[in-house]
Amino acid sequence: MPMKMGWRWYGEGNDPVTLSDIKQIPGVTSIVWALHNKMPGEIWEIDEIQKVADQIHAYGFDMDVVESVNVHDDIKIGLPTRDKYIENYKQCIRNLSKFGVKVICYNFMPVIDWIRTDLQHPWEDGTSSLYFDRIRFAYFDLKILERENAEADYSPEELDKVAELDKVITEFEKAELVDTIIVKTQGFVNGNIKEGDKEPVTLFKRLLALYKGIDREALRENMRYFLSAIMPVCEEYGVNMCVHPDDPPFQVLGLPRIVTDEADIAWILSAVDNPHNGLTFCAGSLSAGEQNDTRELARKFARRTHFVHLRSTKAIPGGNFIESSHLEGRGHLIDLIRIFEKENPGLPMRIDHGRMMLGDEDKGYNPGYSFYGRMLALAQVEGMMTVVDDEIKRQMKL
Ligand code: DNO
Repeated sequence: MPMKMGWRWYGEGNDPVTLSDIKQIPGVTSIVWALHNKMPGEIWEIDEIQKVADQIHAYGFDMDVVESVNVHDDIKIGLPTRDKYIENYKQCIRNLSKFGVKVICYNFMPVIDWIRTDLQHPWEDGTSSLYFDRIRFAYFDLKILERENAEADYSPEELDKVAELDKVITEFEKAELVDTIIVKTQGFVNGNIKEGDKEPVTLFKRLLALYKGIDREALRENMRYFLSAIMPVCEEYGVNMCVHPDDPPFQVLGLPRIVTDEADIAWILSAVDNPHNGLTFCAGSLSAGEQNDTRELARKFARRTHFVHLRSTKAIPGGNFIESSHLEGRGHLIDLIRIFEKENPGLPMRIDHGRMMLGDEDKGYNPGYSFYGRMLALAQVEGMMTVVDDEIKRQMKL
């Protein structure tokens, strides 16, 4: 059974790509959705879900996969108020299950979701893609946030490069860096900071301070507490939780990140050893970590994977990475499709991110979620899926 093709849609008013646009993409049967106006910790009410369900169903799509129901910081920090937010989370699961939702993607990244330093890194052919530059990120950390003891997280060479950058970077570039790292990439995925928020850097520093004293162990225990508490509801309502890997999969800004590699994933799956506690296999996030081999991870965790993001990255010496073509890079997408089709056939997938091309850049798409670029990637991946399907059929005949 081939993978089920989904397309991420941000909802009416939040996404220049409309459902009728998506309807024209061959093979897409499922909308990966969320109530993007909801803050972490809020209950998604039946009438609110119904409204979006009606829109999605009107085009004949299903809505099995939600990305994301975000986890409130009090749960991640382990504050006494977490129980109230966990109760709300359980209610979300119950309410979503009434609409046929079977998979909930979420993440457990403190303060900041995915991180990039450049949203339009130019390619020679005139297209562009997302990019992470370690020195620019270090600049943000050291010179803009001025985080205490941040120097300790960088090598002397890196600190030198940051000092060099400081001599030439313009005020405009600094503002753009802030906007990219903590505003533009965050707001549209229900992040802590939205476009229009005043003084995002001050706001961000306040959020960072909330995590003082929360190390890897504490964050892990808080994740275990959260997952253990919601599992009975997931069992009763037949909903699978699947954590999204940290993007990028390494420590940042002195914050613990606990979904970065094989050992982390193995810990999460065994700490709460329940089939409803699973993984979103984001090939893009995982491949951005040089420690990770996506094929090995897929082989290990296919059975506990509930949702797949197909995307690839190329690591660049010095800790930078670029979102590569879906045909290239460290994602090895065709092999992943082979592994998932063998070990756990029919998983829902979506194309993750795409280049900006052919005027995508003028349309105001959410960063990473271009139309033509994602269409191209989907066509490439659909080709891979067809090849794999053919291989399986041939093998069955032998
Ligand atoms: C970015 C996305 C992430 C992802 C969340 C899942 O493009 O991959 O924002 O949806 O981390 O909770």
